[in-house]
Amino acid sequence: MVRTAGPEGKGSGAAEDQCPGTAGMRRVGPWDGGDKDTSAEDSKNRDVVVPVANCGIQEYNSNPKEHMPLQDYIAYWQEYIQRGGSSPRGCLYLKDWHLCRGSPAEDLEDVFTLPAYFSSDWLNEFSDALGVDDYRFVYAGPRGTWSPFHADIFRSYSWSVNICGRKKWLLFPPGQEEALRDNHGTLPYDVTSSTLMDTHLHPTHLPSSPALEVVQEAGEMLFVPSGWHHQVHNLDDTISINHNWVNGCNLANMWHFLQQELQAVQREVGQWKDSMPDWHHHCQVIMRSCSGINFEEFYHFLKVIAERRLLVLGQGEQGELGPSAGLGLGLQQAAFDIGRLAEVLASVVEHPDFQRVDTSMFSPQPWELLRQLEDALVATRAL
Ligand SMILES: O=C(O)CCC(=O)C(=O)O
Ligand SMILES: [Fe+2]
Repeated sequence: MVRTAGPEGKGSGAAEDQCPGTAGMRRVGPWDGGDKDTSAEDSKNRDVVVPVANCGIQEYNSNPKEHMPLQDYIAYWQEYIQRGGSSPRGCLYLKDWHLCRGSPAEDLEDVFTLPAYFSSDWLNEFSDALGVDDYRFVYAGPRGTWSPFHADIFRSYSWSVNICGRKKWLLFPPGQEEALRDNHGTLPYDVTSSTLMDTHLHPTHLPSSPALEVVQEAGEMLFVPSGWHHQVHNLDDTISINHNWVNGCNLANMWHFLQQELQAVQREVGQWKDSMPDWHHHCQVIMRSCSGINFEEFYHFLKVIAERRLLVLGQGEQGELGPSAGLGLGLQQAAFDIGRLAEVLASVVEHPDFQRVDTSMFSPQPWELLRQLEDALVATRAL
Protein backbone atom coordinates (compact mmCIF):
# COMPACT_ATOMS: atom_id res chain seq x y z
CA MET A 1 0.00 0.00 0.00
CA VAL A 2 1.24 3.44 -0.79
CA ARG A 3 0.33 6.02 1.79
CA THR A 4 0.94 9.66 1.41
CA ALA A 5 -0.57 12.90 2.56
CA GLY A 6 -3.76 13.84 0.76
CA PRO A 7 -4.38 17.02 -1.20
CA GLU A 8 -4.95 19.03 1.94
CA GLY A 9 -2.10 17.47 3.85
CA LYS A 10 -2.59 15.84 7.21
CA GLY A 11 -3.90 17.24 10.41
CA SER A 12 -6.19 20.23 10.11
CA GLY A 13 -7.12 20.03 13.77
CA ALA A 14 -10.64 19.78 15.08
CA ALA A 15 -12.12 19.94 11.60
CA GLU A 16 -11.06 16.34 11.15
CA ASP A 17 -13.28 15.11 13.94
CA GLN A 18 -16.51 16.44 12.65
CA CYS A 19 -17.48 16.44 9.01
CA PRO A 20 -20.82 18.02 8.21
CA GLY A 21 -20.38 21.74 8.11
CA THR A 22 -16.81 21.86 9.32
CA ALA A 23 -14.59 19.70 7.14
CA GLY A 24 -11.23 20.74 5.78
CA MET A 25 -12.33 20.27 2.17
CA ARG A 26 -11.11 23.66 1.09
CA ARG A 27 -12.10 24.27 -2.49
CA VAL A 28 -14.64 21.57 -3.17
CA GLY A 29 -17.46 23.43 -1.56
CA PRO A 30 -20.42 21.67 -0.02
CA TRP A 31 -19.14 21.36 3.53
CA ASP A 32 -16.71 24.20 3.35
CA GLY A 33 -16.97 26.17 6.55
CA GLY A 34 -14.21 28.46 7.80
CA ASP A 35 -14.26 32.22 7.96
CA LYS A 36 -14.95 33.23 4.42
CA ASP A 37 -18.49 33.92 3.26
CA THR A 38 -19.50 30.83 1.32
CA SER A 39 -23.27 31.22 1.68
CA ALA A 40 -24.02 31.78 -2.05
CA GLU A 41 -21.87 28.82 -3.06
CA ASP A 42 -23.28 26.70 -0.25
CA SER A 43 -26.86 27.23 -1.27
CA LYS A 44 -26.01 26.35 -4.91
CA ASN A 45 -24.26 23.17 -3.81
CA ARG A 46 -27.06 22.20 -1.49
CA ASP A 47 -29.45 22.00 -4.45
CA VAL A 48 -27.29 19.28 -5.96
CA VAL A 49 -28.87 15.82 -6.02
CA VAL A 50 -26.59 13.04 -4.77
CA PRO A 51 -26.69 9.21 -4.78
CA VAL A 52 -27.24 7.69 -1.35
CA ALA A 53 -27.00 4.00 -0.39
CA ASN A 54 -28.79 2.41 2.53
CA CYS A 55 -26.06 0.43 4.29
CA GLY A 56 -28.57 -1.45 6.41
CA ILE A 57 -30.28 -3.20 3.48
CA GLN A 58 -28.71 -5.92 1.37
CA GLU A 59 -29.76 -6.02 -2.27
CA TYR A 60 -27.85 -8.86 -3.91
CA ASN A 61 -24.24 -8.05 -2.93
CA SER A 62 -24.81 -4.33 -2.70
CA ASN A 63 -27.13 -1.75 -1.11
CA PRO A 64 -30.19 -0.09 -2.64
CA LYS A 65 -29.57 3.47 -3.75
CA GLU A 66 -31.78 6.51 -3.93
CA HIS A 67 -31.12 10.08 -4.98
CA MET A 68 -31.73 13.04 -2.68
CA PRO A 69 -30.81 16.72 -2.49
CA LEU A 70 -27.45 17.24 -0.81
CA GLN A 71 -29.07 19.52 1.75
CA ASP A 72 -31.43 16.72 2.81
CA TYR A 73 -28.49 14.38 3.20
CA ILE A 74 -26.61 16.91 5.33
CA ALA A 75 -29.73 17.42 7.49
CA TYR A 76 -30.04 13.63 7.84
CA TRP A 77 -26.39 13.38 8.84
CA GLN A 78 -26.61 16.15 11.44
CA GLU A 79 -29.68 14.52 12.94
CA TYR A 80 -27.95 11.13 12.91
CA ILE A 81 -25.10 12.62 14.98
CA GLN A 82 -27.52 14.35 17.37
CA ARG A 83 -29.33 11.05 17.95
CA GLY A 84 -26.02 9.45 18.92
CA GLY A 85 -25.53 7.52 15.67
CA SER A 86 -28.95 6.27 14.69
CA SER A 87 -31.89 7.29 12.57
CA PRO A 88 -35.32 5.85 11.73
CA ARG A 89 -34.24 6.26 8.11
CA GLY A 90 -31.40 3.77 8.60
CA CYS A 91 -27.72 4.14 7.92
CA LEU A 92 -27.36 6.24 4.77
CA TYR A 93 -24.10 6.64 2.84
CA LEU A 94 -23.54 9.28 0.18
CA LYS A 95 -21.43 7.38 -2.32
CA ASP A 96 -20.27 7.37 -5.93
CA TRP A 97 -21.08 11.05 -6.23
CA HIS A 98 -19.59 12.45 -9.45
CA LEU A 99 -18.70 15.77 -7.87
CA CYS A 100 -16.32 16.84 -10.67
CA ARG A 101 -18.78 16.04 -13.44
CA GLY A 102 -21.42 18.16 -11.76
CA SER A 103 -19.03 20.97 -10.93
CA PRO A 104 -19.19 24.20 -12.95
CA ALA A 105 -15.37 24.36 -12.75
CA GLU A 106 -13.71 24.35 -16.20
CA ASP A 107 -10.78 22.35 -15.02
CA LEU A 108 -10.43 19.46 -12.59
CA GLU A 109 -7.56 21.37 -11.02
CA ASP A 110 -10.10 23.99 -9.97
CA VAL A 111 -11.85 21.34 -7.90
CA PHE A 112 -8.83 19.58 -6.40
CA THR A 113 -5.24 18.83 -7.28
CA LEU A 114 -4.62 15.38 -8.72
CA PRO A 115 -1.55 13.71 -7.19
CA ALA A 116 1.17 13.25 -9.85
CA TYR A 117 1.41 9.48 -9.23
CA PHE A 118 -2.14 9.05 -10.43
CA SER A 119 -2.16 11.38 -13.40
CA SER A 120 -1.90 8.67 -16.07
CA ASP A 121 -5.58 7.86 -15.90
CA TRP A 122 -7.08 6.55 -19.13
CA LEU A 123 -10.59 5.84 -17.84
CA ASN A 124 -11.09 9.47 -16.94
CA GLU A 125 -9.22 10.73 -20.00
CA PHE A 126 -11.59 8.63 -22.13
CA SER A 127 -14.75 9.72 -20.33
CA ASP A 128 -13.67 13.37 -20.50
CA ALA A 129 -12.98 13.03 -24.25
CA LEU A 130 -16.47 11.61 -24.77
CA GLY A 131 -18.20 13.86 -22.24
CA VAL A 132 -19.70 10.85 -20.43
CA ASP A 133 -19.74 9.60 -16.82
CA ASP A 134 -16.35 9.82 -15.18
CA TYR A 135 -14.76 7.58 -12.56
CA ARG A 136 -14.10 10.30 -9.98
CA PHE A 137 -16.15 9.95 -6.84
CA VAL A 138 -16.85 11.51 -3.48
CA TYR A 139 -17.88 9.32 -0.54
CA ALA A 140 -19.30 10.91 2.60
CA GLY A 141 -21.02 9.30 5.53
CA PRO A 142 -21.29 9.00 9.27
CA ARG A 143 -19.35 6.55 11.37
CA GLY A 144 -20.73 3.07 10.71
CA THR A 145 -21.39 3.55 7.00
CA TRP A 146 -19.60 0.97 4.90
CA SER A 147 -19.08 -0.45 1.42
CA PRO A 148 -19.76 -4.17 0.94
CA PHE A 149 -17.14 -6.63 -0.35
CA HIS A 150 -16.25 -6.03 -4.01
CA ALA A 151 -13.49 -5.59 -6.58
CA ASP A 152 -13.42 -2.39 -8.59
CA ILE A 153 -14.87 -1.83 -12.01
CA PHE A 154 -12.93 -3.40 -14.90
CA ARG A 155 -10.29 -4.49 -12.37
CA SER A 156 -9.12 -0.88 -12.32
CA TYR A 157 -6.82 0.56 -9.69
CA SER A 158 -8.37 2.89 -7.19
CA TRP A 159 -7.05 5.53 -4.89
CA SER A 160 -8.81 7.08 -1.95
CA VAL A 161 -7.96 10.20 0.04
CA ASN A 162 -9.62 10.91 3.37
CA ILE A 163 -10.49 14.59 3.59
CA CYS A 164 -11.64 13.95 7.14
CA GLY A 165 -12.38 10.88 9.20
CA ARG A 166 -10.89 7.37 9.08
CA LYS A 167 -11.63 4.23 7.10
CA LYS A 168 -10.89 0.61 7.89
CA TRP A 169 -10.05 -1.34 4.75
CA LEU A 170 -10.21 -5.14 4.58
CA LEU A 171 -8.15 -6.11 1.53
CA PHE A 172 -7.68 -9.48 -0.19
CA PRO A 173 -4.96 -10.05 -2.82
CA PRO A 174 -6.26 -11.37 -6.18
CA GLY A 175 -7.38 -14.98 -5.97
CA GLN A 176 -7.84 -14.98 -2.20
CA GLU A 177 -11.52 -14.15 -2.63
CA GLU A 178 -12.04 -17.64 -4.10
CA ALA A 179 -11.83 -19.19 -0.63
CA LEU A 180 -14.64 -16.92 0.53
CA ARG A 181 -17.25 -18.21 -1.93
CA ASP A 182 -20.27 -19.99 -0.50
CA ASN A 183 -21.42 -23.44 -1.57
CA HIS A 184 -23.23 -21.86 -4.57
CA GLY A 185 -20.04 -20.12 -5.68
CA THR A 186 -21.29 -16.67 -4.61
CA LEU A 187 -18.92 -14.14 -3.08
CA PRO A 188 -19.88 -12.78 0.34
CA TYR A 189 -21.65 -9.48 0.90
CA ASP A 190 -19.95 -8.93 4.24
CA VAL A 191 -16.66 -10.66 5.02
CA THR A 192 -17.07 -9.90 8.73
CA SER A 193 -20.29 -11.91 8.90
CA SER A 194 -20.21 -14.89 11.26
CA THR A 195 -21.82 -17.02 8.51
CA LEU A 196 -18.35 -17.29 6.94
CA MET A 197 -17.42 -19.58 9.85
CA ASP A 198 -20.16 -22.03 8.83
CA THR A 199 -18.18 -24.71 7.00
CA HIS A 200 -21.31 -26.07 5.29
CA LEU A 201 -22.04 -22.66 3.77
CA HIS A 202 -18.41 -21.74 3.09
CA PRO A 203 -16.58 -25.04 2.63
CA THR A 204 -13.33 -23.48 1.33
CA HIS A 205 -13.07 -20.63 3.84
CA LEU A 206 -9.69 -20.54 5.55
CA PRO A 207 -9.76 -18.45 8.72
CA SER A 208 -5.95 -18.75 8.51
CA SER A 209 -5.80 -16.27 5.58
CA PRO A 210 -7.46 -13.21 7.05
CA ALA A 211 -7.84 -9.90 5.24
CA LEU A 212 -5.07 -7.37 5.15
CA GLU A 213 -6.44 -4.71 7.47
CA VAL A 214 -5.44 -1.10 6.94
CA VAL A 215 -6.70 1.96 8.80
CA GLN A 216 -6.58 5.02 6.58
CA GLU A 217 -6.31 8.15 8.70
CA ALA A 218 -7.56 11.63 7.84
CA GLY A 219 -5.34 13.18 5.16
CA GLU A 220 -3.94 9.80 4.08
CA MET A 221 -4.18 8.29 0.63
CA LEU A 222 -4.59 4.60 -0.04
CA PHE A 223 -3.85 2.83 -3.32
CA VAL A 224 -5.80 -0.34 -4.15
CA PRO A 225 -4.04 -2.50 -6.76
CA SER A 226 -5.95 -4.14 -9.63
CA GLY A 227 -8.17 -7.03 -8.73
CA TRP A 228 -7.89 -6.74 -4.94
CA HIS A 229 -11.28 -7.40 -3.38
CA HIS A 230 -12.06 -5.10 -0.48
CA GLN A 231 -14.62 -4.01 2.07
CA VAL A 232 -14.49 -0.56 3.63
CA HIS A 233 -15.85 0.74 6.95
CA ASN A 234 -15.99 4.39 8.01
CA LEU A 235 -14.66 4.48 11.57
CA ASP A 236 -15.59 8.15 11.98
CA ASP A 237 -17.73 10.64 10.12
CA THR A 238 -15.72 10.54 6.91
CA ILE A 239 -15.42 12.34 3.59
CA SER A 240 -13.17 10.93 0.90
CA ILE A 241 -12.34 11.35 -2.75
CA ASN A 242 -11.87 8.12 -4.71
CA HIS A 243 -10.89 7.56 -8.32
CA ASN A 244 -10.87 4.42 -10.40
CA TRP A 245 -8.17 4.40 -13.03
CA VAL A 246 -6.59 2.28 -15.72
CA ASN A 247 -3.36 2.95 -17.59
CA GLY A 248 -0.60 1.09 -19.41
CA CYS A 249 0.31 -0.74 -16.18
CA ASN A 250 -3.04 -2.47 -15.66
CA LEU A 251 -4.54 -2.41 -19.16
CA ALA A 252 -3.75 -6.11 -19.62
CA ASN A 253 -5.65 -6.84 -16.36
CA MET A 254 -8.67 -5.02 -17.74
CA TRP A 255 -8.51 -6.98 -20.99
CA HIS A 256 -8.13 -10.26 -19.09
CA PHE A 257 -11.15 -9.34 -16.95
CA LEU A 258 -13.27 -8.54 -20.02
CA GLN A 259 -12.47 -11.92 -21.54
CA GLN A 260 -13.53 -13.60 -18.29
CA GLU A 261 -16.74 -11.59 -18.22
CA LEU A 262 -17.61 -12.66 -21.76
CA GLN A 263 -16.87 -16.28 -20.93
CA ALA A 264 -19.17 -16.03 -17.90
CA VAL A 265 -21.98 -14.67 -20.09
CA GLN A 266 -21.38 -17.37 -22.69
CA ARG A 267 -21.59 -20.06 -20.01
CA GLU A 268 -24.84 -18.61 -18.66
CA VAL A 269 -26.60 -18.56 -22.04
CA GLY A 270 -24.73 -21.51 -23.54
CA GLN A 271 -27.86 -23.62 -23.92
CA TRP A 272 -29.18 -21.25 -26.64
CA LYS A 273 -25.98 -21.16 -28.65
CA ASP A 274 -27.16 -23.46 -31.42
CA SER A 275 -30.77 -22.30 -31.60
CA MET A 276 -30.34 -18.54 -31.41
CA PRO A 277 -29.24 -16.60 -34.46
CA ASP A 278 -26.73 -13.87 -33.53
CA TRP A 279 -25.92 -15.65 -30.26
CA HIS A 280 -22.44 -14.12 -30.18
CA HIS A 281 -23.86 -10.66 -30.73
CA HIS A 282 -26.36 -11.19 -27.90
CA CYS A 283 -23.53 -12.26 -25.60
CA GLN A 284 -21.83 -8.92 -26.31
CA VAL A 285 -25.08 -7.06 -25.57
CA ILE A 286 -25.54 -8.92 -22.27
CA MET A 287 -21.91 -8.35 -21.39
CA ARG A 288 -22.32 -4.64 -21.94
CA SER A 289 -25.31 -4.47 -19.67
CA CYS A 290 -23.68 -6.57 -16.90
CA SER A 291 -20.12 -5.25 -17.05
CA GLY A 292 -20.61 -1.75 -18.49
CA ILE A 293 -18.48 -2.40 -21.57
CA ASN A 294 -18.19 -4.92 -24.40
CA PHE A 295 -15.44 -5.77 -26.91
CA GLU A 296 -16.52 -3.09 -29.38
CA GLU A 297 -16.40 -0.39 -26.71
CA PHE A 298 -13.10 -1.66 -25.41
CA TYR A 299 -11.69 -1.21 -28.91
CA HIS A 300 -13.09 2.31 -28.95
CA PHE A 301 -11.42 3.02 -25.60
CA LEU A 302 -8.07 1.74 -26.92
CA LYS A 303 -8.50 3.76 -30.08
CA VAL A 304 -9.19 7.08 -28.33
CA ILE A 305 -6.24 6.64 -25.96
CA ALA A 306 -3.94 5.38 -28.74
CA GLU A 307 -4.71 8.20 -31.17
CA ARG A 308 -3.91 10.83 -28.55
CA ARG A 309 -0.52 9.22 -27.94
CA LEU A 310 0.19 8.83 -31.65
CA LEU A 311 -0.46 12.55 -31.97
CA VAL A 312 2.01 13.34 -29.19
CA LEU A 313 4.69 11.12 -30.75
CA GLY A 314 4.03 12.51 -34.25
CA GLN A 315 4.40 16.08 -33.02
CA GLY A 316 7.45 15.16 -30.98
CA GLU A 317 9.21 13.71 -34.03
CA GLN A 318 8.56 16.86 -35.98
CA GLY A 319 9.97 18.90 -33.11
CA GLU A 320 6.58 20.54 -32.63
CA LEU A 321 5.92 19.31 -29.16
CA GLY A 322 4.81 22.32 -27.21
CA PRO A 323 3.39 21.65 -23.78
CA SER A 324 2.97 17.94 -24.61
CA ALA A 325 0.34 18.63 -27.26
CA GLY A 326 -1.97 19.86 -24.53
CA LEU A 327 -2.35 16.33 -23.07
CA GLY A 328 0.16 16.69 -20.29
CA LEU A 329 2.06 13.78 -21.81
CA GLY A 330 5.81 13.57 -22.34
CA LEU A 331 7.33 11.63 -25.25
CA GLN A 332 8.58 8.82 -23.03
CA GLN A 333 5.19 8.41 -21.40
CA ALA A 334 3.48 8.38 -24.81
CA ALA A 335 5.94 5.76 -26.09
CA PHE A 336 5.44 3.60 -23.00
CA ASP A 337 1.67 3.83 -23.36
CA ILE A 338 1.83 2.93 -27.04
CA GLY A 339 3.89 -0.16 -26.22
CA ARG A 340 1.26 -1.36 -23.75
CA LEU A 341 -1.62 -0.47 -26.08
CA ALA A 342 0.04 -2.39 -28.94
CA GLU A 343 0.46 -5.51 -26.79
CA VAL A 344 -3.16 -5.54 -25.72
CA LEU A 345 -4.56 -4.58 -29.13
CA ALA A 346 -2.54 -7.43 -30.71
CA SER A 347 -4.33 -9.83 -28.38
CA VAL A 348 -7.73 -8.19 -29.01
CA VAL A 349 -7.54 -8.48 -32.80
CA GLU A 350 -6.58 -12.17 -32.49
CA HIS A 351 -9.46 -12.95 -30.16
CA PRO A 352 -12.11 -15.11 -31.92
CA ASP A 353 -14.95 -13.21 -30.26
CA PHE A 354 -13.55 -9.87 -31.35
CA GLN A 355 -13.24 -11.27 -34.88
CA ARG A 356 -16.99 -11.92 -34.76
CA VAL A 357 -17.74 -8.25 -33.96
CA ASP A 358 -18.83 -6.26 -36.99
CA THR A 359 -15.90 -3.86 -37.37
CA SER A 360 -16.73 -2.77 -40.91
CA MET A 361 -17.60 0.77 -39.77
CA PHE A 362 -14.59 1.13 -37.45
CA SER A 363 -12.14 3.79 -38.40
CA PRO A 364 -9.31 3.02 -38.37
CA GLN A 365 -9.72 -0.71 -38.77
CA PRO A 366 -8.27 -2.51 -35.75
CA TRP A 367 -5.42 -4.07 -37.76
CA GLU A 368 -4.61 -0.65 -39.16
CA LEU A 369 -4.47 0.92 -35.69
CA LEU A 370 -2.21 -1.90 -34.52
CA ARG A 371 0.11 -1.28 -37.48
CA GLN A 372 0.21 2.45 -36.66
CA LEU A 373 1.14 1.68 -33.05
CA GLU A 374 3.85 -0.77 -34.10
CA ASP A 375 5.28 1.69 -36.63
CA ALA A 376 5.31 4.41 -33.97
CA LEU A 377 7.20 2.07 -31.63
CA VAL A 378 9.81 1.30 -34.28
CA ALA A 379 10.22 5.02 -35.00
CA THR A 380 10.59 5.79 -31.28
CA ARG A 381 13.25 3.12 -30.83
CA ALA A 382 15.19 4.58 -33.77
CA LEU A 383 15.36 8.01 -32.10
O1 LIG B 1 -14.75 4.31 0.76
C1 LIG B 1 -15.60 3.46 0.49
O2 LIG B 1 -16.64 3.29 1.12
C2 LIG B 1 -15.36 2.54 -0.69
C3 LIG B 1 -14.18 2.90 -1.51
C4 LIG B 1 -13.84 1.90 -2.54
O3 LIG B 1 -14.38 0.84 -2.63
C5 LIG B 1 -12.77 2.22 -3.49
O4 LIG B 1 -12.21 3.34 -3.48
O5 LIG B 1 -12.45 1.37 -4.32
FE1 LIG C 1 -13.76 -0.24 -4.35
